[in-house]
Amino acid sequence: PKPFETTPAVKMKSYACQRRTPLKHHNSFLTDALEILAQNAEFSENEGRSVAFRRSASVLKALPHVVRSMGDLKDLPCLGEHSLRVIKEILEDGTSSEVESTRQSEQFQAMKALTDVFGVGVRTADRWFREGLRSPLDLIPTGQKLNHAQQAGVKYYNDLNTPVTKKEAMVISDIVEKAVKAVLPGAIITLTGGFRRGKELGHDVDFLITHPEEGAEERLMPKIVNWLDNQGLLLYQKTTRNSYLESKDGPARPASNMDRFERCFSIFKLEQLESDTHTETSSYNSGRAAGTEERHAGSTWRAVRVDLVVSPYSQFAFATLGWTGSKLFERELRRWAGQEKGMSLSSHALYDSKQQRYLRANSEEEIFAHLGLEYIPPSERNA
Ligand code: 8DG
Ligand code: MN
Ligand code: MN
Repeated sequence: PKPFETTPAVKMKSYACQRRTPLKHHNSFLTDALEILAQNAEFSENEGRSVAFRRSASVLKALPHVVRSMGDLKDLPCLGEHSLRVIKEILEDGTSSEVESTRQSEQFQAMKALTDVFGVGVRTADRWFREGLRSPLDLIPTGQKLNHAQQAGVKYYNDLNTPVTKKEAMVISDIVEKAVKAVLPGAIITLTGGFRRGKELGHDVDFLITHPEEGAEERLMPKIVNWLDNQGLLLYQKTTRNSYLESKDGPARPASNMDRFERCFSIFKLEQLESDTHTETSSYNSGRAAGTEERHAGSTWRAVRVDLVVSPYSQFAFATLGWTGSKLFERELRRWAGQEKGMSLSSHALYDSKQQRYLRANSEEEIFAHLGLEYIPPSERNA
């Protein structure tokens, strides 16, 4: 026996898609702080800086223990000078002055409140901030021109900023299933996004829809939307056609990480679950968020964001992988494919530049295998 033998320290891999990142981890006191700085960088459209903070946070999420001293960070990848400085301050003083002043700043708070409106991105929020607006409530008296999405975003601000529970997601799942089965028997519906990764709460509910018979899924979305609308279940919807075949820039190279599937960004009118009405913890009428439309007491429904995506069967594995997230995990998968494998990954396909051909896959497992990665299940993709 060797008395001093210890288990060799697991070396943390540098890409998030090479690691297992569970939903619950041990370092929220650090990752929350780093993610404030990441979000602030996004507000000033500094993507490089934002990703750097998100990568640092993600490394800490994958650690199997609490970070207690700077020594615990020895040999960890992705921790830049700035992140290390912030972590050190929190370990020594309990808080980071930079993070706290960011959190308190008028600009950060206003940008957060304004981008929390559905349909409002950083550009618009920044313009409004410079015009003196600070919250969605300011939008009404100033008579800002709002597009349809933003009008719905303002109208349902309270509901849309009240997290969706898993129970609500399941009820919506049943509704979507019913709608899809009614208009296309044999279709397959998968819950994607955060709920597939095991989250208890989400900002929306994401679904991917396909049919084993290639082509049967074409122009399916308008039928689903019609069915839902006829049942009075939609408060808002914007359907976008599949533009994959018309695209000139090649399937695996979309202009951004936006894909080209037929899709629908919607807001469902969800009947209140019996157990959630008349409870103290219910957020309705709680006045928690700045709302713009008074909800009458005893209202029996709430607004919930739902994303629907339709994919051809041959692309279903790629679409499933691409819509399960997390966003950082997706970004890291694409970076791994490009930088380490000379491949190009999208939610439609995987292209191998060396072999100059597309690699087919019928499951997420096969895609990981093509990429030379160990399979990571959805519940460990919470990077
Ligand atoms: P949350 O809703 O609980 O906040 O978390 P989430 O489910 O992880 O976030 P999400 O914003 O709903 O995004 C779910 C996944 O969908 C995420 O991995 C990113 C992906 N996704 C979009 N838009 C697009 C897009 O246009 N193309 C592709 N390929 N993926 C997208 O959100
Ligand atoms: Mn989601
Ligand atoms: Mn979504």
